[in-house]
Amino acid sequence: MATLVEQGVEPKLAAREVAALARSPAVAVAKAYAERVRRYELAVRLREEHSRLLPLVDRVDGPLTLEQLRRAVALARPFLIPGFASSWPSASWTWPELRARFGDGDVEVSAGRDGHERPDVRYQDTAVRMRFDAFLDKVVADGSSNDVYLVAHNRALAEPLLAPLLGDLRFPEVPGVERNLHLWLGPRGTVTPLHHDRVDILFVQILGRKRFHVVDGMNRRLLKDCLTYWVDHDLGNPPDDVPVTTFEVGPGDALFLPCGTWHQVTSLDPALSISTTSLGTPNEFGWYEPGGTSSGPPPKVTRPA
Ligand SMILES: O=C(O)CCC(=O)C(=O)O
Repeated sequence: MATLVEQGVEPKLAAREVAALARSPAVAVAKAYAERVRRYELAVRLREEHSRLLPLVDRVDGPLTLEQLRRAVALARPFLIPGFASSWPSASWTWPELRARFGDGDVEVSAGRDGHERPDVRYQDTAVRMRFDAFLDKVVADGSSNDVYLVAHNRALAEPLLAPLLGDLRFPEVPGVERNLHLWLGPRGTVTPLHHDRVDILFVQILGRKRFHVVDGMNRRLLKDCLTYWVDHDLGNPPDDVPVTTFEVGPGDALFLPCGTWHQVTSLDPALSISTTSLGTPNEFGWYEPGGTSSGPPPKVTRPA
C-alpha cells in the first residue's frame, strides 16, 4: 500500500485496492503455489548440501557389476570409471583397421554442420550417406573440424555394415543392450553443445580423447535458461553461478551421466565413443523437460571457441 501511496494514489483508494486484492481467489491460489515451491526448494537445497560431500563427478573402480551399476544409478550422480573398457576386444581397434574392414560400405553421417546454426538441434538437416572410407579420411585428417560428425541420431550401429563391431564390446549384459548402442565418431574439434539428456547414459570412450564440461542437473541458472534440453551457454566460459567440472575421458574410460546432468563435449583427437541407455534399471524419463517441449523455436546454440 505504501508503494501505491508513494506513487500518488489516494490512501483510501490504495487501501481498498489492496484489500480487494487480498480477498481475490487468484491470490489464494498463487499463495498455495508459492508455498508448494518453498517446500520443494527446501527439499532440493537439502539434497544439494548433502551431495556437496562428494565431487560432482566421482570416480568408481571397474569392472562394474549390475548391482553396482544399479546402486550408482540410484544415486543419480555422474561418475567416471577409468579403464572400464581397456580389456574389451575393442581396445585393439585402430583407424586403419576400421577403414580396411568397413571402408567400402556406406553410413549416414551429419555433414556440412558448419553451414547450420543449430546442427545438433536439427540433425535431420545435415544427414547424408557417405562411403565409410571417405568419411574416416575426414575423421583422421590433420586439423580440427566440427563440420562432419557421425552422431547417435545417425543410428549407424543399427545398420548391418558396422554390426560386426558389436562383438568386440562388453557392455553389462542387460536384455536388449545390443539393440541400444549409439556411436559417436568424428574428427578432432567436434562439439556437442550444452544440453541434458532425458535418459541415464553409460558413455564409453574407445578411440581418442574427449573433454567433458559437466554441471549438476539441479543448477538453477541452467534450469531457468534452458529451452527444450539445450542451453545457450558455453561452459568453457560459464556464468558465475554455473560451477563447472571439467575432465577428459580417454580410450577405455567410461562415464555414467544421469538424466538431467548438463554437459558439453569436445573431441580432443579423432574420436570414437559408444554409449548405451540399457542399464538394467527403469530408464524412461521422457517427461523430464524443464525447458519445455520442442514446440517453440529451437534455441540458438552457442559454439564454444
Ligand atoms: O560425444 C559427444 O559429442 C556427445 C555425447 C553426448 O552428449 C551424449 O551422449 O549425451
